[in-house]
Parts: sequence; structure tokens; C-alpha cells
Amino acid sequence: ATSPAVLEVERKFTYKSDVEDVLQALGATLQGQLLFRDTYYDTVDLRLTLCDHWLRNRQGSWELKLPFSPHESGRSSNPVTQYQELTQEKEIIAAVGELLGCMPLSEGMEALVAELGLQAFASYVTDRRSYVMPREGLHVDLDEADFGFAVGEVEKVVATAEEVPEALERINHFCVQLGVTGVKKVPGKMTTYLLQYRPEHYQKLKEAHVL
Ligand code: V4E
Repeated sequence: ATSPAVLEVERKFTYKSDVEDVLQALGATLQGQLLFRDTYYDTVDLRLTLCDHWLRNRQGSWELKLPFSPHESGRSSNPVTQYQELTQEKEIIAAVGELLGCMPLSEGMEALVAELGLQAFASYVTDRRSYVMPREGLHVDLDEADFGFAVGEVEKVVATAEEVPEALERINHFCVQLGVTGVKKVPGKMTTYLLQYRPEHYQKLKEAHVL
């Protein structure tokens, strides 16, 4: 059976040292703090990320982020991005197979990695403090990556495309309250990582208008 869709509508923001006071004043509550490593994989010729597909292993679990609204996510300067997130290995394998136009090859992720020759191109640890805005159904993450980069992210998870406009509205309203101005997209951890450590990969994604 297919699991219900997880559609992530999110906006990244830069924050100052008083952000947690501001969040608490707005009614956000601290949910917890988590340390996790993400390792991202692609084919040697970068066919996944060039199509805005992000396959990662987070602390032993596989996840695939892919656009569900290709015109909105990634390909514009819109600060709000929309991605679908798959966490079931069967669904991840099917989506990768569909994108790369190959037969649904393998049974498990390890076999898929071997068959496609997937290689790790980025790996970093995130120290994340998670807040929730219960009434708005918003999640706010304050991330510090181990390569010296911090970014905030406000996110709403919805199940259908029809719920996206309201999610967008809530996110943008919240950003105004938070004092996040500007309509430009803020670079995330991956963009910053690639720019620092994988400049050729970064350049290719720029040219393909993925970043
Ligand atoms: C690079 C990228 C993706 C992979 C990383 O996604 P991100 O939201 O940074 O991950 P993280 O650690 O916050 O995961 P969470 O726990 O929230 O799931 S997904 C989409 N992109 C593309 C992308 C883009 N097109 N433009 C910008 C500015 N950033 C990223």
C-alpha cells in the first residue's frame, strides 16, 4: 500500500541570536534538540540532483525529497519551496527507477546503491533545535551544521496539493511576525555545502536552475 503523501512546504530564514526569545514570545514551544548526520547520494553523472531529487541517508534511514510542483520549487527565486518526501524504501526505489528510466531493479536500498553506482557527494551533521507553533501547525527548526553554517526553516506538512495555498499563507504570515523580511530565497545547508566543498557540482546545478 502507498503511504499518504507527505508534502513539505517550507521557507528558510537567517536568524539572530535572540531568535528563540522571539519564537517563544510568538507562542512557539521547544519540542527538542537533535543531532543527526545526513549523507546524500547521486549517480556519478549527477542525474538525481540535476532533476532536483535529493536522496539521503539520515542516521540509517533513507529519504528522498523530490519536487511535487516543479514550477514552484527550486526553479525560481520564490523563497518558499515545496517538496514531496518519501521514506518508504519501496517508494524511493520506484521513484528513482522512474526518474532514471530503468527497471525497478532491486529489492533494497543497498542493492540500488550498488546497481546504480550511487556515490556520496555530501555528508554533514546538523544540530537542530525544533519548535512548534501548535495552533498554526507550523514547525520551526533552527539548524547548525558542522561546517559552520546556521539556517532557520519554517515548515508545514500537508497531504494534498489543495492545502498548499493555506500553508503558504501561514508560513508567510509567520515570517512577517518573526521579522523575516525580503522575498529572496536564503541559501540552505546543501547550497552552502556544495558551494564550499563541491563547486563543480554546485555550478552544474546552477546552470540547470536547480539551485
Ligand atoms: C538542496 C535541496 C534539498 C536537500 C536538503 O534539503 P534541506 O531542506 O536543506 O534539508 P534539511 O536538512 O533541512 O531537511 P529536513 O529535515 O527539513 O527534511 S531539498 C531541496 N533542495 C533544493 C534547494 C533549492 N532548490 N534552493 C535552495 C535555496 N535550497 C535548496
